Amino acid sequence: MSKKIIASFTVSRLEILDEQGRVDAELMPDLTDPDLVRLYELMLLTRQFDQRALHLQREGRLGTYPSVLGQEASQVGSAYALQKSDWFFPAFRELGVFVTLGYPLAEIYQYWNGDERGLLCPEQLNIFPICIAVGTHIPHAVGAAMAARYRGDPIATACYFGDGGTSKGDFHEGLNMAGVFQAPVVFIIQNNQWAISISRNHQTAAETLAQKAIAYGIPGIQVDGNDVLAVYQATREALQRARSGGGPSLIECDTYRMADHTTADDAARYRDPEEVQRWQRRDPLLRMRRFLADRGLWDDARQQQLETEIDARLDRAVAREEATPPARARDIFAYTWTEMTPRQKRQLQQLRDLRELDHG
Ligand SMILES: Cc1ncc(C[n+]2csc(CCOP(=O)(O)OP(=O)(O)O)c2C)c(N)n1
Repeated sequence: MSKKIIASFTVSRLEILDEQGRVDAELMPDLTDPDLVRLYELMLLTRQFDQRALHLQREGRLGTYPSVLGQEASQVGSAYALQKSDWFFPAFRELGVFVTLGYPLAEIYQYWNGDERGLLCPEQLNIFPICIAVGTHIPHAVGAAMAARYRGDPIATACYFGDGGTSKGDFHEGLNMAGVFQAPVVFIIQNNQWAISISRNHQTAAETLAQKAIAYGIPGIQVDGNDVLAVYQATREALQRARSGGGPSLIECDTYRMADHTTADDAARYRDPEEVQRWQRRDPLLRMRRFLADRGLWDDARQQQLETEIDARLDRAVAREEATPPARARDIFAYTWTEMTPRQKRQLQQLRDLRELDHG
């Protein structure tokens, strides 16, 4: 009889760019100066889009909206590593990925204004529909990755979800399946510390979310999610591994949701304001701006000019969205089945009768 250690594990955390804007030169990803500027520009576009969405919602011009304030580096950094042929499986708080992949801005507003036509993904983009039901897209992403593998397509799927998503059965089933079948999928956890009012410590007793990969035999890493360079580097490595037959990976982006859960929430009721202030000092945009300024790639004039350009672009996107004629009510019955069920036919007739009453 004996008792001995038969396995032991470690969990790594990657940090490249600190709060003062200093970088670890040895860990720096292979990015050109224009790439570095582009990463910052995309984060600023995401932030301004987000702020505009909040204003529009308050004016009654947008539906319930989930802000991404504070998560720009996690989203832009990871998305910047994706190739055109890869697939993106979003949850509902992935604005920065949509922006980075070049999704039309008007359509993003359209979707959050309650018009599903905003999800009609342009042909050249490989984006699965936004998933509001927490975690249910995780098995879909694994399935798509397995399909790519069977077909011999050298692509990866990137599946995004929050810390709350890691408590769902779908997460565990997805990771297990991906590990066993070596599916080319990268799981990207947006650990923003809160799942509505459930804090990270109440979500799991595990020390990190990254270590959840270990149980499924796949590599896992935690990255400073407010460090766009670290997120980019970790995602790039994981995607390359997936595309070249190396199987799945999990990345925990350690970040923070600085705003309310959605415009229907009031985080002040369950969250200490000091916690928010602490994370404001770790703002992902501030540190990248400091870094770029030190390298002579950014200054106040460029900042001012870009903010103005983005504002004008957002004006155009909102105008285009608001000029779009509303969807037809009968479209609720289209696109689901090849043929409507008897009940759907009855409901459609009821809708027509109601409309006649309205006009009578
Ligand atoms: C299956 C399911 N259960 C509950 C909800 C309600 N709900 C919406 S968001 C949310 C919390 C999600 O937290 P997390 O996964 O951490 O993502 P975050 O909102 O922090 O981005 C919950 C429980 C839902 N949308 N789907």
